[in-house]
Amino acid sequence: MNTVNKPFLAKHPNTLKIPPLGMNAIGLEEDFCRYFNHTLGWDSASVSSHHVYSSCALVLRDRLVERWRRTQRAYNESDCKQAYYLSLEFLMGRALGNALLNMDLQGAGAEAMRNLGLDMEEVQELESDAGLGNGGLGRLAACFLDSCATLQLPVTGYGIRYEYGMFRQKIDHGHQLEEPDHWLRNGNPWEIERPEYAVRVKFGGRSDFYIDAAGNTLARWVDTQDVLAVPFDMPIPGYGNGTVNTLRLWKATATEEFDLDEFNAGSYTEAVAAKNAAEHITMVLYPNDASENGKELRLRQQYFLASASLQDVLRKWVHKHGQNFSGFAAKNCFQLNDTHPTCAVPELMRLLMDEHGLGWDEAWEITSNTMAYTNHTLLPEALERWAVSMFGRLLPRLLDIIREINARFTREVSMRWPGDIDRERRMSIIDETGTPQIRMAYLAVVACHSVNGVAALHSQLLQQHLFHDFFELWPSKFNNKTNGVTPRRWMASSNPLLSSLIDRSIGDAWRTDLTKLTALKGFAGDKKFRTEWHKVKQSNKQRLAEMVASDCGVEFDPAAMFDVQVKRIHEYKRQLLNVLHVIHLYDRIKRGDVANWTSRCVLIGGKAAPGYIMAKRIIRLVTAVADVVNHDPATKGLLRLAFLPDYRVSAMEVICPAADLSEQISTAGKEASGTGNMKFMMNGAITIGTLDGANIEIREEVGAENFFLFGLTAVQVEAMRGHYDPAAIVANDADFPRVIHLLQSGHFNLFESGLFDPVVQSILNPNDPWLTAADFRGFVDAQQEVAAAYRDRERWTRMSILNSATSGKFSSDRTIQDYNRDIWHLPQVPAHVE
Ligand code: 26W
Repeated sequence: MNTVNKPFLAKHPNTLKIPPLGMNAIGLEEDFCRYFNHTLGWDSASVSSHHVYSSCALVLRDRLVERWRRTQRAYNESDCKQAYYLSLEFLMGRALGNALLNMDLQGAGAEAMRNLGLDMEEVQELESDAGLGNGGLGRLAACFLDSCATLQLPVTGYGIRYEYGMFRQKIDHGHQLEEPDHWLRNGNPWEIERPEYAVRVKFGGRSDFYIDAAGNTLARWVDTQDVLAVPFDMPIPGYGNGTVNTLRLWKATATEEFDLDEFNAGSYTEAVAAKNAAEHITMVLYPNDASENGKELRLRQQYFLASASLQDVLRKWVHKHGQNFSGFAAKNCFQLNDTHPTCAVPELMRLLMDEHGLGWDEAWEITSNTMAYTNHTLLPEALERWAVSMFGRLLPRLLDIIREINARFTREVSMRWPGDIDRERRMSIIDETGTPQIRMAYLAVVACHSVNGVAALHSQLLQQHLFHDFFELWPSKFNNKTNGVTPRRWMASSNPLLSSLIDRSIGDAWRTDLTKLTALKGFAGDKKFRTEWHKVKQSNKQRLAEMVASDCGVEFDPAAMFDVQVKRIHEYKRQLLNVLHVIHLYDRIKRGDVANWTSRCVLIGGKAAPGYIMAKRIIRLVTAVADVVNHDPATKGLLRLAFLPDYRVSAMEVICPAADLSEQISTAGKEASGTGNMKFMMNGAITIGTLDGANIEIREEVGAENFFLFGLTAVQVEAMRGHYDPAAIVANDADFPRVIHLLQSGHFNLFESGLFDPVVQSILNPNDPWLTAADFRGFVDAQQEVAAAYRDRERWTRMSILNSATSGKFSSDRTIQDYNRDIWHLPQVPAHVE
């Protein structure tokens, strides 16, 4: 396809210079009406809510597009180094509120809507979440894009435009049901299709080796079945700076030639079927978080993203520099979001060698100098491995290259440790014990010049365990980049009341420099300020209570402590421990042990991977316990439990401003970082947590006296293996036997006998990897301290203020500055001013 219509542009040199669009209420209102009446063809006599939303979005998109063009021009003209964030997941959530905030249009937008008899907050509720991610890793990518744009760094996100995002969770008789998330049903006003930048991606076929005129042996990938990758761009506005970066998402479609060939052969229906098969690649997000399942379609998705994105970057390079790649590594950098896009390593090698004629050494130099890898998990079941046989069938040329990388790497290992065959076997990218498999994490470590974990403890554990051999070989590759979250979405936009209180007290600079919040420390001792802080929390709790009432049918009293755990359901995150505590509180109430009681509303939310039976059973347990607790008159005013269905980005925007207590209770050493913990802290929740992931750094920042610590350390967890005796722990505890008994007696499953037997068995299993029983007593005692602290409102509010005040480190702006300082080395490039 033709990229630029040169005669048209020559005749209309001012096409790109139309006057800037109005940024006041009148300008917005006029444009809204034009979109609503003309472009979308509606009128106020038949108001359809999604057309109201679409019109609003298009009005904002136009304003983004102006800034977008100026930003991209500035990047092009400065010929600066650029970074590309490759990720199978971008959990963007909603865009409208973010566009309003970042373009400083909240006031004008609200006024424009008011003038039309509409309510901007209601309009925002009409947008469905862009749920193109599972959880932490996907949301981190979204926060990073916001920070890159806000810091004016030339960073582009590359991902997949899934037709169906993360499934929608329904709860039916206490069970999780998955429903497809057809988020594009009503169109997506934020995306711009760019068919002119479509690229071909190859699958199947075989490698063909040939000798060129100069006598070199070269390879080409032939007899392939190709798929077309079509980019859709989403604007990523920076906060108040006129920068708009790009998130480029690829959609798979059939190639025209493919269709035609079939058509000419007389198989029209087969041609259409082929189109369908091609489009399968980007049909659905895999809903597995922390367990890889080795499915071929998932590998197709991974390669599709890697190949399309690299071809896109190389096309731009060749357009500007021709076939001279000597400066490529100095101007380009790829950050791999976990191993999911690691096919980019052999694919860049292939493109440089087979398509651009570079030799191995030159191609390797470029690949290793441009690629950097972030690890997000230590759980062995989450580490990606691909069967060599399947990989070779789907991507034969890439397999050749991986074998060559491994051969050269193995030579390096044998030079460093001569004769250490065991180490060679351990470190091999291809695991030959059993059916041969490619260890994608090892491929990433070997090829990348930077390998980072996402919190201090996690990075340290990577060096000591998972990648220890590699750390010995290349210690300087390894580094830590503690996660962060964007304060624009997670405070300024989701907590307007707290934001304005903070603005009035210390000014508004915290939005782009979160360490400025330390100035709040001075207000923690101010009674009047504490009262206002408390009032804000109460009205946020009222808002959450309304959501819980409507989504769960459970009444939460804002006067009670809101005790919240929202995250994917996984055994290592120990929602089970949380439920055991609730059962213990219920048991105390039934025993009449309620002196000095602190009323509590416990909220648990999160999705279970559809095939993860135990996680689904834990959801069932939460709903079963909730049923009993909430319907027992004895608990009135003392205890409530609710399971919130369909936890997602937009739900968290209501939840995190309203939480009093943040549950971060994973088995130490298992949660790489956590990012929900940071959102809660910023909004003044106090953490009850283990020494895991970023909890450790949160506690360091806020001080031990403002954090409720319990549980084994990562070292103690490992030392426990082999002589863990949960039955004895239960027996020797004053409360634990009663909790287990309630579970075993069928008290929560009167009509489904045996339902929770597997849960009890997992607790009592000496091989329980998550050591739930080991931390029960510590958790219950810490919760007792929490309850006492909450009864002292002044003390609690002081702690709450101090949590916000010391959350500065956990801005993703800091994280991105760290990435840029140590890995990317990008200049700041302000958007072009015209
Ligand atoms: C291949 C299946 C699969 C899918 C997703 C395996 C692993 C994942 C991710 C690594 C899971 C994930 O989201 N990890 C989380 O990443 C966050 C951002 O760094 C961390 O804060 C969380 O602790 C970590 O669990």
